[in-house]
Amino acid sequence: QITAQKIYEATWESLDSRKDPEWFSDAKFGIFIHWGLYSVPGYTAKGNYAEWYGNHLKKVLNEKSSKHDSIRHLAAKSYQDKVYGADFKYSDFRDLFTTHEFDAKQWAGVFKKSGAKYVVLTSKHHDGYCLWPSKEASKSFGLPWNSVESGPKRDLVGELTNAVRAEGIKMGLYYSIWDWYNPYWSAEQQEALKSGTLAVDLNNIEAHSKSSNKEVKESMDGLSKYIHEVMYPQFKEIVNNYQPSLIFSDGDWWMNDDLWETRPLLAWLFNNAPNKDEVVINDRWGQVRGEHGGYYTTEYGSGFDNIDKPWEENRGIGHSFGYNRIENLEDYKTSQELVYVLIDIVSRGGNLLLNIGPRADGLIPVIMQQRLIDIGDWLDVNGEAIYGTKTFGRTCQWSAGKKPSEVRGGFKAEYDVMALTVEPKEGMASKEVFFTQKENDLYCICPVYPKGKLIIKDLDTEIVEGVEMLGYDKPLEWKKQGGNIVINVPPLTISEVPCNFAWTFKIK
Ligand code: FUL
Repeated sequence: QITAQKIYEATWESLDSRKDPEWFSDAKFGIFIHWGLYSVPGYTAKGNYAEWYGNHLKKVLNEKSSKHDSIRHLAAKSYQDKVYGADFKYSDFRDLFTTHEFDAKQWAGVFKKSGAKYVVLTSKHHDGYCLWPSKEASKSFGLPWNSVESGPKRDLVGELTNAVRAEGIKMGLYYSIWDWYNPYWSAEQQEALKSGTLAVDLNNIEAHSKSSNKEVKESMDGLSKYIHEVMYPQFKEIVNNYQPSLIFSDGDWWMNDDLWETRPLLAWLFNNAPNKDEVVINDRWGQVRGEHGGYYTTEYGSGFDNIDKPWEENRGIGHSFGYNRIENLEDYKTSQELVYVLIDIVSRGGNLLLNIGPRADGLIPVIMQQRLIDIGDWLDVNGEAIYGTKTFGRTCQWSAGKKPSEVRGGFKAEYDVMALTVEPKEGMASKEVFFTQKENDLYCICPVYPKGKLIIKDLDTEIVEGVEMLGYDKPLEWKKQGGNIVINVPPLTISEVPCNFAWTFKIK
């Protein structure tokens, strides 16, 4: 019997009707990797994104720019002059992007130990430089503009994809539809379009290329050439050659999806990708985020609450995605904080895509490796309360290490903090529990070790059959008291607890 395959059309109505592949919501934790020419200087003024280095330089070099004097632009320029000399161009970084220590197996081994279920690598960031042998990149730039024909002389996307899959982890690719320096659609044309789009009717795209405004017309023609001769072929090439399980599109926010022509590309993806049933996409295609496409994203944010859609918060360990060499220990979140970020997000039904910024020589900074391994050690014990779970609806008011801007669901538990173990961080209340659920089990994750009694309130206690602490094999004493479950928590010392950072009580 032949069942009709759904054919998707290039409308949001049709594209949004696709069911989000389930593997993504079950995965909960992924590793984001920003790696490219910007990893060579690996520098930006603190608090900014180092992968924007080329753009910051460009702003200062381009006198027409109105925003050329912001601190981050000037910082990049003076760093460039000091370290590489005023004549050294961004494109010269290709020779210094050696990646000679890159060992895909070692990376994948660290990811495996971190407990991450997916990895997302920048196949191309906004600078247009490709980590796979894209012919279109080199052709449009008129010079080798990929990692096989220049720099490393290696197919970095291919190497990492194979190594990650060999560990049983899903491989995803970040792809920026924005391409800062692409000569087919020059920086000047982009600028003209940026300032010209408001003056033209976005519902009548055809008219743009016939516009009497010469600049607008040229920009539209440049854009169209870029989209059809670079972006579309590149996108299709990575999909066909590497079959990424996830595509993280980006760079879209300043133009709408009509101009980016992303809907036809997504229809192609959903109808034609070799792994079309598996491939997951995000929400960055030129429309308002959190409205269309696949899962919704936040960035250095706190995600969503109780939405009927998969979502993902992405952020770095420090303040940047690309490696920023001037960040110090105090700029990095501790492993404890990162575990709390993960728990908080998962308890609200989301995923965490945690970024690392490898160096240009191909090494992942050891401190970043340690953060990942620490998270993995925690997940080894508590993974059952994370992977494949759903939100329990009750959420905790503390979020991602920030002061709560609003009281979320409010926790429904009580306990005292055991002084012997971890002290709560400043800004974090001492009596909070994060909840997740799976099938008939409820997981209560305590970010501080409960001393004496842990009381989980307002449950349907009739159906409760047992209580255990993950990673602890002795039975716990517990009882039902009205609608509450009262657990006698064993007074374990710091050397006896099953893990660091947070402890999970499973109510069966
Ligand atoms: C942003 C980009 O501009 C950043 O450089 C980074 O890639 C982040 C994940 O998305 O919008």
